[in-house]
Amino acid sequence: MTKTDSDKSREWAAQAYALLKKRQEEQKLELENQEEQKLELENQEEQKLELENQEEQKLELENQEEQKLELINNARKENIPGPSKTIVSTELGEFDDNFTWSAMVLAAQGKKIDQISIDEIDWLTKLRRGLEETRKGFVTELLDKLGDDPLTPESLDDLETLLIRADVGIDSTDKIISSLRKKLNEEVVGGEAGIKFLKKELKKIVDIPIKNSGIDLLVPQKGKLNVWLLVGVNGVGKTTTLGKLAYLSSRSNYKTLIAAADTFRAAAVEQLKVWGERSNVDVISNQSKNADPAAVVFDAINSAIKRNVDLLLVDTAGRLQTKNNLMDELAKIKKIIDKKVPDAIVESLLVLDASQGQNGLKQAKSFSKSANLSGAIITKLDGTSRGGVSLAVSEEVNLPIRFIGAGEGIKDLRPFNSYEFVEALLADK
Ligand SMILES: Nc1nc2c(ncn2[C@@H]2O[C@H](COP(=O)(O)OP(=O)(O)OP(=O)(O)O)[C@@H](O)[C@H]2O)c(=O)[nH]1
Ligand SMILES: [Mg+2]
Repeated sequence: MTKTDSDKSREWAAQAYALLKKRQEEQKLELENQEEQKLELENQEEQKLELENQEEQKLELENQEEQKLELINNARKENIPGPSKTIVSTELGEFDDNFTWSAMVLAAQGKKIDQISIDEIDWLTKLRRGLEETRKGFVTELLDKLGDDPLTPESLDDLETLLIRADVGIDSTDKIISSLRKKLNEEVVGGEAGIKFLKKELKKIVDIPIKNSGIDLLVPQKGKLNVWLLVGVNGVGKTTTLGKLAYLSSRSNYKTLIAAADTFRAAAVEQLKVWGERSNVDVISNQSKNADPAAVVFDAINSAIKRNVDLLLVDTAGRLQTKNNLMDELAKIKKIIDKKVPDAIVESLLVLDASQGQNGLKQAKSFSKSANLSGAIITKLDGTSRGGVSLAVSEEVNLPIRFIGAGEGIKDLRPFNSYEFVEALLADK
């Protein structure tokens, strides 16, 4: 990047920051106004009570009653929410390097200054920070090695080692190195151009399964019942991910319902109920001991049909109480869905913990053999040095990555965006 480019970027980001700051202040003012209106309503209520005690002011009281009703109706029409519910918004942080980087990633995707939100900035900042360990593992070292010198066959050998160390996987690494080698044979490739080319190659790898699936962005189809099963071994983050998905879905105005089909862990239902409450989504469960997961799904489908639900999220167990195979149990759940709602859109999403690296990849391979998976969700990308495993999942298991999680908070999950992921993975120091 030339100096002028970087100056322009900073200027653009500064403008975006000023706009977001202004918007945040306006929202705060609006909230204060709403609070005042509420107080006024409460005052009116008090006045009304006082008036009730004064017989002689009866007529006046009736008038006030009418006025009050009118005010309440107006407030309802304008849908003035209580302040406690509205303050879930994310606070704008400092205007720092993270902000500038995040704003630039959004701008590069064609977003206009007035189209970016604090949530998006916040997410990208988290993603970049989360991938820092993975990045340190290879990019930083690579950049240090490369400097501004052109790439050499030796630097490709270094890159190969670094990619494998970051759990990118043998197949993906081979692919990347051979295309770089080919490029090197044709022309001189400088350090910066090398990184640019590397980004393109990495993006290609994660994009292939997404393109093959024919669906760029996984969202519930309107007018149908969508059933998303979250599967995976224990502790990878299925329940947490489901909670975050429930929030995303209900916030995007899809009628959402949760099925607590992990009947193994006693606390699983409670854990889900907490997440359900946070996003105002009901949880269908069966509290009896050793309840059959398929029976819970059966009940949940009945409720979903009755309530005209768009998205039913199904939490499944990572371990079973019986010797039954996890895959058999999942097959039973699927059978119930197919029988009861044959036209439902079913997604079987494998949840993978990025910090498990190659182990996660092994799980993905064995699940994909027997569980008929349609996508993957990578969790715990915050603070792991093994974020590269996302590439191996795409390349070696051919699963489209649908969402990624980088934290334990309700907003710490986003639809997967290959551009943002690769930029965060290879961001400069
Ligand atoms: N740092 C971090 N922690 C996460 C993330 N997702 C989940 N966790 C944590 O991982 C732990 C396990 O998460 P759960 O959602 O209970 O995992 P699970 O797959 O449902 O586990 P089982 O039901 O026992 O199979 C919890 O402590 C979560 O808070 C993430 O993206 N980042
Ligand atoms: Mg769970």
